[in-house]
Amino acid sequence: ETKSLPKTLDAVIVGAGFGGMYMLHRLRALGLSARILEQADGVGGTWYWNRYPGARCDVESMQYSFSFDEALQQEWQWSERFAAQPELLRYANHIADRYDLRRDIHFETRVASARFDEAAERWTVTTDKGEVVSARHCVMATGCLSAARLPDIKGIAAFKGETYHTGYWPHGKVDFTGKRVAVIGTGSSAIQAIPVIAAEAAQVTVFQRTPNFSIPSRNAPMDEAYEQSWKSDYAARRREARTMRTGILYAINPLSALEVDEATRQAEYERRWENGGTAFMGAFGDLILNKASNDTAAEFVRNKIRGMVKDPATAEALAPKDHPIGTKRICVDTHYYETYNRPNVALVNLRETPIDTITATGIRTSARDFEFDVIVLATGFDAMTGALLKIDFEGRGGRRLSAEWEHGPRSQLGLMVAGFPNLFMITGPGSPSVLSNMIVSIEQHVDWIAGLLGHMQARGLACVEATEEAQADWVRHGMEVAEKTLYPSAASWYMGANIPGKPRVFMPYIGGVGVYRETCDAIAARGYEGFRLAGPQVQAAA
Ligand code: NA7
Repeated sequence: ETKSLPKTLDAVIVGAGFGGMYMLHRLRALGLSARILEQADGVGGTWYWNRYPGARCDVESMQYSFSFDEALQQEWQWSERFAAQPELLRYANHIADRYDLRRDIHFETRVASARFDEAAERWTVTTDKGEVVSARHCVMATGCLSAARLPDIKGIAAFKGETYHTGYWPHGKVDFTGKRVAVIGTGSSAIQAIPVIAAEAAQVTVFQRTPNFSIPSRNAPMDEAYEQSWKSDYAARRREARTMRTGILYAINPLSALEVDEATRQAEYERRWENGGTAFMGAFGDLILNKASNDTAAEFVRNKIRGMVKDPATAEALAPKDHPIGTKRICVDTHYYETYNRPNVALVNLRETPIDTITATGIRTSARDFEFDVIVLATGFDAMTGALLKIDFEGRGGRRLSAEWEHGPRSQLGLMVAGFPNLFMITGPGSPSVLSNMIVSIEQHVDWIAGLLGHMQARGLACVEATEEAQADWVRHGMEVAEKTLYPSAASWYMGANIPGKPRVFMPYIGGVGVYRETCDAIAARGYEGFRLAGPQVQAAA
């Protein structure tokens, strides 16, 4: 990578995942000069890093894709109902090529700091290589689950075998043949990886602290008739998906789980279980609102686990009991629970026998020593704020983003932060982001930001900033909506609970993708209410 970074730009975009790439495409259409700075050596973001075996999207392919270009969505063909990581990475590369984005992407370039120069009303962005660029606007497309988290387990550096984190997986294939493998963690990543690793390795030992609920994906090769049904009606279906709570088009039963009889309730769960995927949570309208309703769904899944896993003690350990179903991100799997029936797979319940230390040769729990060739850390991410706070942001009057967010992220709409003019976040905390189909949310944010920048361009405005009042209202509203749900009752990464010392605040906006879009559009229609727009002071003074 020898391309040199221009000294001045209209916009710097950080991250070459789906968000950053679409942002670049839209900024070009406005005639703005923009570059993407990307720390990896390729595009794809999440799908670049998460190459662990079994990595797969839990939103159906026909919906987890861009809708902004009719020709693109008609021409691209997905091979499976739920796309696996290699295919998603191919799609990301296709986007980069199709829209000729690479010439404006600087790979292997990490942004270290960004400081707002109040006199110039511009951001000074500094990279890890010491390059400096002055940009009118900064768009953070840094992802919600991109700051991988290594667990604070004693002795982790002492292990002499191979160690991998799922979110930082090496590019070549990792060969598990004949190896003794430990997997630490049982979140979505582990649940996808374990069955694939178990099919190859000599033995797999899973170290579980907290079990999660998982629904079978029923993944299959793409059905041609199904694909055609989407493609012949794509525009209308996409429009409808954008109005849904999650930005995913599936039938949500409006009834309460408690207003139907037991047989009807079980039949509805059974039907959704057979159909597979996260649409299970649409079985009844109040599953995330009412604990008694939720209990019926949770018990249904626990009973499925008890039915699938032969060893009763293992089944019971795998059955989640400490959080309502769906309040931690629900997992979607391919033969996860059945994998525990294999003779080469064992579960260690860390609630009974916690890890004492990692040793040179393996893992020591309070009960015994285990020897391993490989340790897979499926221990998650510093979600939503992690990647943003790795960058040292200095806004107006020396305000530091890390200090502003000391008690949890505060933003206007998850798009901007008061005190940080011309700094935008794509799927930032305070927006539906991780509670939604990320591509739907990405397109909405990018379109909204492009709309605002176009508005400013037409009026010769140089500076936009969220007002403190609007931000305070949005933060309050976000908390109020969250408190009406069961979500805050779970010690989830949505709540920052997986990172010691991280403030316990429900970070994404749970009001729903459709409602959120209407709110953003109404704000724009009212001349960007809650944002202060100003002309270029620099030119005015000159
Ligand atoms: P998650 O969902 O955060 O899962 C991380 C797992 O790692 C979870 O089971 C944790 O248990 C476990 N963990 C973390 N630290 C430790 C230590 N120190 N000891 C034992 N176990 C530990 O991350 P994923 O990557 O699976 O999924 C993230 C999202 O990516 C997912 O929701 C999808 O949206 C895609 P804990 O629950 O903390 O007891």
